[in-house]
Amino acid sequence: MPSIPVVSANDSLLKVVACLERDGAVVVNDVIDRAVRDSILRELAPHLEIVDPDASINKAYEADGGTSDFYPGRTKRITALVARSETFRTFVTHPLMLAACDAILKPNCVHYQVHATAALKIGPGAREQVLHREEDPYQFFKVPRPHMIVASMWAITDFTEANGGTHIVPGSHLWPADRRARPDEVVAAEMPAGSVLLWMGGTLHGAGANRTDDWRYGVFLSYSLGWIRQEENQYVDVPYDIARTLSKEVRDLVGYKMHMGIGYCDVSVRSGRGEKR
Ligand SMILES: O=C(O)CCC(=O)C(=O)O
Repeated sequence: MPSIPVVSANDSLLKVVACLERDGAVVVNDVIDRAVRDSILRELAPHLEIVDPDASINKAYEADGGTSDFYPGRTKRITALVARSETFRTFVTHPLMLAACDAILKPNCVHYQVHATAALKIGPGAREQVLHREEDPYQFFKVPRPHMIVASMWAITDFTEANGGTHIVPGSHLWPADRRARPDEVVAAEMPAGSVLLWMGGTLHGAGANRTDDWRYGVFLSYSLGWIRQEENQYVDVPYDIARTLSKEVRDLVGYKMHMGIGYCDVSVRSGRGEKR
């Protein structure tokens, strides 16, 4: 039976990275304590409260070339977490994430960047999500190709097989593009609140179905090579007025930094003095 390796936050970062590279996913226990989870809950509550879990976002996604029925419904999803949560910014610079990105992304870029952020509350009755890869939008580059993305899910509540724990297909980051996963190759990531699940951009995954009466609450954070287009438009979701209040480390990671000349801008436009030189 395939499985997802589980390590502790006290294990070496080298061990975490080795598991991730070998199995395509790893669960790290005890990364964020109760106080941190409470801060996330408090900071994101006003934004999640107003989301209708039954509002379908599939139509917009399909119109842009995505698969229909990609989003399972009965789910509250918000993005722009760097702008919305001070606590989330500590996830972005967490040594665990930076170690994984240094090892997996740094060989193919000068620096990496935040790729996408989301809070995902999966409600009772949500169906399972279509298995997919974070790197699907980049399939114009055929496999095998350099690793482009590292993703993570931070458990704010317990994740179980029954409540929608993320489905992972261990080892699938090494598969040819056309190999489909058999049902017995799909594993639900079960982890107590406070754990983080990491997976590779090439690993097949998707949200599980929620057959319980509780909401499964996770926070998603991914990173990509600094020279590809980010999945979440960080310059819209973290506009300059907010970006300038962030630490330089977070601001750079969000993308307010050039990558070998890519990403230049004219600051005089931003300051409203762009008409005349
Ligand atoms: O919620 C999850 O466990 C995974 C979500 C996901 O992969 C997605 O929405 O693309």
